Amino acid sequence: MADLQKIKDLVVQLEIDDIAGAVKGALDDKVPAEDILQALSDGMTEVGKLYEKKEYYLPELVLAGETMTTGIELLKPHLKADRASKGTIVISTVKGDLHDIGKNVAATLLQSAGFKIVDLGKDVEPKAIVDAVKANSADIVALSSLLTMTVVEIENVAKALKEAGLRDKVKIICGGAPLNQELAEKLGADFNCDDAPQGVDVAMKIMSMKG
Ligand code: B12
Repeated sequence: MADLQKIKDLVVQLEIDDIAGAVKGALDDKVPAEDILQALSDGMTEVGKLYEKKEYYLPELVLAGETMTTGIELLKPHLKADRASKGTIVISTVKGDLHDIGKNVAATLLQSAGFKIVDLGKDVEPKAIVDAVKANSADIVALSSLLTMTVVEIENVAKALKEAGLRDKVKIICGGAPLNQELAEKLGADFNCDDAPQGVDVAMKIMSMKG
């Protein structure tokens, strides 16, 4: 679809001034908001590859991130939200990690799938997660870690939840390139998710197991 390819290209080419017009145009053309979100996400993945090939550097990454965020904000009112809440998810990027694009994509998709989302942002202390789980009677804690150095924070969150007597009440799901299911379990999480759509599947499965 021409609109979607254009949106992906605008993220890759860092055209922050044109992204709002393109997203609005696609919405006017009745392109589903979920598909536009995927196109933005695909663009960011491409930017990541260019960074790894040393064709892009940090300033380009920051600009691409801002382009992506501009697009996501415009999409939010258009993502279909199920009326009845499927459950409550406390989501954050772990302490020490400032990457929040993947977390934001996951939060946006989970919200549009009908979950109540409590988004604590990035670089979040385990204590803030425990407090939010208590305050919102959360069903799921969702964690993002893109840095190898910070995956250990998942273990700290699991420990903090256990110390607060909450570990049996919530499932922990996580995502980010350094993770896989084996490592996630080793760190005390329940499920690893390779991408945001898998996060939605896993969260649905958790809620259906809870009955
Ligand atoms: C953009 C980016 C940045 C931006 C972040 C902007 C922002 N607001 O997020 C900036 C410029 C700030 C940045 C900084 C740094 N970065 Co950086 N960054 C990236 C980059 C290029 C893309 C990440 C991204 O947004 N991808 C697009 C999103 C959509 O994909 P994603 O995050 O993977 O998320 C998807 C899945 O993983 C999954 N997912 C992720 N989290 C979750 C959570 C849940 C609950 C679920 C269900 C799913 C899920 O679903 C998402 C969508 O489907 C990656 C390289 C790459 N190829 O990934 C490097 C990368 C992550 N960065 C890296 C590094 C080293 C750094 C810096 C240390 C660089 C430096 N020298 O200063 C700093 C760290 C700062 C800090 N303390 O966090 C390394 C990490 C290496 C490692 N394994 O530890 C990478 C891999 C680059 C590299 N090859 O060296 N970075």
